[in-house]
Amino acid sequence: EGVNPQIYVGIKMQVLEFPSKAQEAIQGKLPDGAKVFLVPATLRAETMYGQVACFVSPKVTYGIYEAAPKEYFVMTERAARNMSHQEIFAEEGVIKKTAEVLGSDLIGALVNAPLSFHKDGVRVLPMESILETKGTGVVTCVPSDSPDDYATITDLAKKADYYKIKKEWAELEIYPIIQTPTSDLLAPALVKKMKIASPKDVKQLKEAKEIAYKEGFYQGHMLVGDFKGEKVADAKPKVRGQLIEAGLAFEYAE
Ligand code: A2H
Repeated sequence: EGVNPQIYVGIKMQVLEFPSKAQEAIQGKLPDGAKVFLVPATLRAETMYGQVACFVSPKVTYGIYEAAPKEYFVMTERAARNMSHQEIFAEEGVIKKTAEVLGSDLIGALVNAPLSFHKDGVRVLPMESILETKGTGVVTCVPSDSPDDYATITDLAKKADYYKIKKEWAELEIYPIIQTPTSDLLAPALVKKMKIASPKDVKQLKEAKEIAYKEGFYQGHMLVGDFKGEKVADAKPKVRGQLIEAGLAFEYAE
């Protein structure tokens, strides 16, 4: 954690269907009518149209925290502690953990992805490179604009059996969201150009991530959504504002 706080947007991805192991972990612990959300932390709210999955670390134990009456967030303990001091939960400084669930037991859950073209929901999938010490430990997958996400989802589709997932969970269509001088699918273009073969190519991915982030922000235009045609730099706060206004996201610092 650096000196300057990073402002993240927490996206509320409501769970539509739990896999049986996660269902067992929460059985009897939540009130009737409770809504449960996976809450990825993102710096790129304007790309949410392109969500195709939601990543968790299979090795991390997540908590299920009460955020408001009948509203629960799935994330790391560290994120809950952080949010408890930022007026995100009902009571300042109070953390109400109601259950725990292993990341690997969440794989295959169906979650709603706000703004995404995949309206019927997307699947929770494993991402080995998730750090428990950053954000919420949950990452929403936007392969059009994130080289890490593209490398991971491609690998998952290729090795579906090894990862014990259904191939079709990782093979949703990737729509162009942002146009830059290089491409309308910047992340896949960079992964190809830099010959990145898998999520294990950490060094090249770091470089690709920096190029994608800068080029998207300074030279990108929106191809979709209410701010279609606008510069990414202008659209970014507007999309974020819409999501927050609709109760589908919130800001927090770390
Ligand atoms: B970003 P920074 Cl389209 N472990 O969201 C690994 N990565 C994590 C994480 C964790 N615990 N928590 C968040 N992240 C990712 C969208 C996106 C992101 C796009 C393009 C680039 C990008 C969709 N995934 O990030 O180290 C999240 O992915 C590249 C900077 O705090 C989050 O934003 O700067 C970003 O890393 C936060 O990274």
